[in-house]
Amino acid sequence: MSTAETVKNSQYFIDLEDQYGAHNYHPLPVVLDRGEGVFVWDVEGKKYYDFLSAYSAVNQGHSHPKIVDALVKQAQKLALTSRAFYNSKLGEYEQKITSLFGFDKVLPMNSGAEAVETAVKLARKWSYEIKGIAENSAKIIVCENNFHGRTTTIVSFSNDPDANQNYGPFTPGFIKIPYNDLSALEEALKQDAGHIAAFLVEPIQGEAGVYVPDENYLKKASELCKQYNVLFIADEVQTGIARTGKLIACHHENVQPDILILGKALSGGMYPVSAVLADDHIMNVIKPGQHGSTFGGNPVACAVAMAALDVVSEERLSERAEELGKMFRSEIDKLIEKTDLITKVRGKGLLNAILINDTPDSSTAWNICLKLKENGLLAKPTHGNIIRLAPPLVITEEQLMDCVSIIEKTISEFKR
Ligand code: IF1
Repeated sequence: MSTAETVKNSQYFIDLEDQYGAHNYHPLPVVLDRGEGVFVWDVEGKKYYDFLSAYSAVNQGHSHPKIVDALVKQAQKLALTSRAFYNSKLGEYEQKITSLFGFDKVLPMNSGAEAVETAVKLARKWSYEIKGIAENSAKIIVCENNFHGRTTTIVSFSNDPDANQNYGPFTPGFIKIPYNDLSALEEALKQDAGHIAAFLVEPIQGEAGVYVPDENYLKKASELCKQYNVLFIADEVQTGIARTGKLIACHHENVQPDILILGKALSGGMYPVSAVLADDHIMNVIKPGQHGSTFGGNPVACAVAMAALDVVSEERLSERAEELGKMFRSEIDKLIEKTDLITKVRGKGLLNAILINDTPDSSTAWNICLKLKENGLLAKPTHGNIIRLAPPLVITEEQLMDCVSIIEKTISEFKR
């Protein structure tokens, strides 16, 4: 294929999106057409390692045959019933996911944001009906620089102007404290324990630049919550399902949240599937007609999620993420000694980021990602000159070392 055609093909699709789609994204200029395992191919047939994994949704790798099979078979049989009727997949899925994560019950939704909304509603309802907080006065503690989704309520407690500017008026009832700050949490709890329903937290802040809290932060935060009769809600939409080297990141500190939020990789990226898990004394406050979703718990979602969870255990994805993550960070540490372009690598399991040595508003990280793309690896910069590196967990050691070489070559050849 000639270069002229090559440019035209990608450009054709880019132009279409540009003309007919809302401009709510600024994608890297690559048009993907096919995926398999750790690889994706663009419309010109160029092959790349995927180091974003659709923001950790594709932990099981692109188009995993077992998950595709579950999707196709179920779609051919029965796709959607609504929850007005029972279906022959939901119960078995509910049994599987609750026993795997150790909760009495699950409430199925679709997107991550919907699951966060569900958790917020559940915590509020629990706080009025069980804890006994006065009507309409419940508060939820959240962290600065959080990312929990895009609904009006969720952006109400964001402090990213891109996420919430001119989207007000905002939902009240949220208190913001610094992340990774136990004394701020204790202070907030002490000041108003009688009105606080829950503490909502990401075990690692993804969007903030893969910010890993101090050891035992989650453990101590969950203990403080218990002490003040406040629900500890873990948003593991991004960190969950083996990404950080454990089934959920809370397990690194032996924490069992009161409410667990899952999404993304719950379906291996095949289909929007999210879930909220809790024990009966919490979940049972929601009664028939008080919450729901047309698509939540549909047979295709259930079949896909069961297959996706099977892949996680059959292919030992947590263990792989743990081992390969350590290897990856130690390789990047060696690179850091040889360059002044990267100052740090941080993360857990295969959720990692490299910090680029430049001002937060410079375009260096973006330009490095363009070069990585040329060299066959796709990654995306996040806030403040940070590049998130999160390949599918099915990556082999050999492939990972190949990726380290690509990163090394790109960094050593890079000119600002
Ligand atoms: C986008 C970020 C990642 C999440 C956590 C809930 C949700 C997300 C911890 C909502 C979603 C996304 C959404 C995606 C980009 C991506 C992201 F950079 F924006 F922060 F992964 F790091 N809780 N994260 O990370 O889930 O409703 O999207 O299914 O483009 O907005 P959703």
